[in-house]
Amino acid sequence: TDQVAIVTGASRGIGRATALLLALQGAKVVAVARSAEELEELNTKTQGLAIPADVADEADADHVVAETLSRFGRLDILVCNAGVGSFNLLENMESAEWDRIFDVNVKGTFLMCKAVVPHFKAQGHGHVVAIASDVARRTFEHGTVYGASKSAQDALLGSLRKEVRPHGVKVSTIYPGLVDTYFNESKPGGVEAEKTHLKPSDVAQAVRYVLEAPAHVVVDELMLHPITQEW
Ligand code: NJP
Repeated sequence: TDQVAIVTGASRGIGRATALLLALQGAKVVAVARSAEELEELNTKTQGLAIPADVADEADADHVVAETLSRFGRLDILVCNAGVGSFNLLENMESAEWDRIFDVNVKGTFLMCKAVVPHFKAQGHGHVVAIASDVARRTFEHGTVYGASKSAQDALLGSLRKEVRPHGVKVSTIYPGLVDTYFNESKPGGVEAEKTHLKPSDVAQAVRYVLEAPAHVVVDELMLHPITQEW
């Protein structure tokens, strides 16, 4: 396809795997994250556009969309994937950590959607694919702040889906369980991870699946887990 896709959080993990898969399928990929070097390295493979940006910054979010439109003249897909988390007992979570997590996971989703939605509505099509989390649908110890942010993100996306549907615009929310990435400063690629975690490419395949639905179909929600994960 000649579709144009913005992928946030593309410098590593799920976002990087998704950017690579979409590029392989012929999409023009606009890779977004704060780490410019990693994005440039990725862009040598995807041959799209790398835009270093902080999704929690309104000027940055607007710049990503304006730059995409000026370079490619079209925009079809937003993969809203950038996210952060850290885990501890509630009383040990700093309030600055609350701000950081909500800034990226909730405000970043809000700002990126706010930047693309007017364009999608005007053209009568467009697809927001968000990487949420299964923790939007469960609770766990040490997950108060991250879980709250992912539930807030999920609620935002559910309301947005209803707002844009009459305009032919799709919102698909993907809820992965454990994924072997750099998330929360972990080191992917361990020998055990193959059994206990999804691979970033597994989630990228879920993104591909929701994007490939026929025009008259929207996959609203898609949850996936490693078969070993009790949740
Ligand atoms: O994590 P990681 P994942 N502006 O750390 C970027 C969700 N999830 O792939 O800015 C722009 O390898 C960051 O880039 P950089 C999770 O909640 C995960 O696992 O350069 N970009 C990097 O590219 C998140 O929504 C698991 O530091 C920003 C990327 O985000 C999504 O999956 C389970 C940014 C993070 O890559 C991807 O996370 C689950 C900002 N302000 C949901 N801040 C899991 N791993 O187990 C960060 O249920 N990024």
